[in-house]
Amino acid sequence: MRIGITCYPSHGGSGVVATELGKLMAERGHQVHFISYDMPFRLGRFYHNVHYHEVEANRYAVFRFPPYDLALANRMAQVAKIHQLDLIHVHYAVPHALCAYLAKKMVGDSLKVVTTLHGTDITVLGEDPSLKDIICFGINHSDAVTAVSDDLVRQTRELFCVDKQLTRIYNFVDPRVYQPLDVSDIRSEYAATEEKLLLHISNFRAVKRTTDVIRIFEKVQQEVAARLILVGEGPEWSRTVQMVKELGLESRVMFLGKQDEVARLISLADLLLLPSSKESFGLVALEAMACGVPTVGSNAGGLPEVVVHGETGYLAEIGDTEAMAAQAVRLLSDPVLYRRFSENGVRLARERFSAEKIAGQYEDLYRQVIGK
Ligand code: GMT
Repeated sequence: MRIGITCYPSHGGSGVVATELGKLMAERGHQVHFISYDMPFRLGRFYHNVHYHEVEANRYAVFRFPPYDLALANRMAQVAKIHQLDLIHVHYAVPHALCAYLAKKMVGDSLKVVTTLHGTDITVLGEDPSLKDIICFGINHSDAVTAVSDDLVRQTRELFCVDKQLTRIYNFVDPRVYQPLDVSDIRSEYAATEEKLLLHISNFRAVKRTTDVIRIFEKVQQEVAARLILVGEGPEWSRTVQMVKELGLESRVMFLGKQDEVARLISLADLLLLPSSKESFGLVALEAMACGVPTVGSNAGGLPEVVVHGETGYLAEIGDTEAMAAQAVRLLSDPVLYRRFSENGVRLARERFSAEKIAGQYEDLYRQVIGK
């Protein structure tokens, strides 16, 4: 098949899933064309069967806002015509599903549109009256729509007048990359042997509740010798740094900023903290599971579909940092329990969320949509 892919190319779960899926499709012999304003960050090097087409928005003086959406639709249509694309798979509804709809109108109905909903395009933007109707239009006019968890399917139905079938296809990890890695050569640079290492990775948006991460850690380190690593940057970063100072935790907390080699970083840790208020899936929790690192977090959105409470991690009500800290202490203080959770996570990641399995589900959907 000849497949176009559009996603947000910067750091973020939807961009990661889109890029990894494109690479898997290319490995399976399909021609893959990424169309975006930047090279997706997980692409970076040469892959057979993978092409990248850049979109540049015109910055002409009359435009208060450069018309990126139109430039993207135009580029999608160009690429679709020149490379005879069978379909464009867009990740994140806004504006990508609408741009693909426009491109289809320009090219003709033989170009099919698959839209994958990732979370905040529904749970945050879907509540915005300036976007709600057009998101609904984009969903209803896609040839197929997928969402990354049952919870997101449910929320999409609740928020929108959707008359389309919504197919749940879970996110995935590549076990060739995400597996328990031996990082003993660098662990001593982050924590002493007797100390536990806690980790949080996110884009520091308000929904990630990064200050709850600090609150949880503050309680945990009173019971268990521990350090905390925070990876990522975003709007809540300064407030989080400030809180670390106020609680006098500077010597125990490390902010590493944006990082790419996530599997090695996760393998350094004993526990992932993810106390989000919204989380359609929680890709980082799956990546952690695959590396044998349990998650303690909230039961928001689709997280309970990824982290099995009492088997691969512990989940509590959003904001209940007391419960999360107690769960973390319990897990970190009981080596037998910890080992069981860690092994369960590796097994479940391979059985339920393997890249091969999920890529097959997308491939089946593509074939269905284009009728091949
Ligand atoms: O978590 C974010 O804020 C980034 C966002 C994105 O669009 O990249 O992540 C969403 O999509 C990921 C991939 O499907 C999911 O794993 C995240 O749970 C989801 N984030 C939210 O729902 C807040």
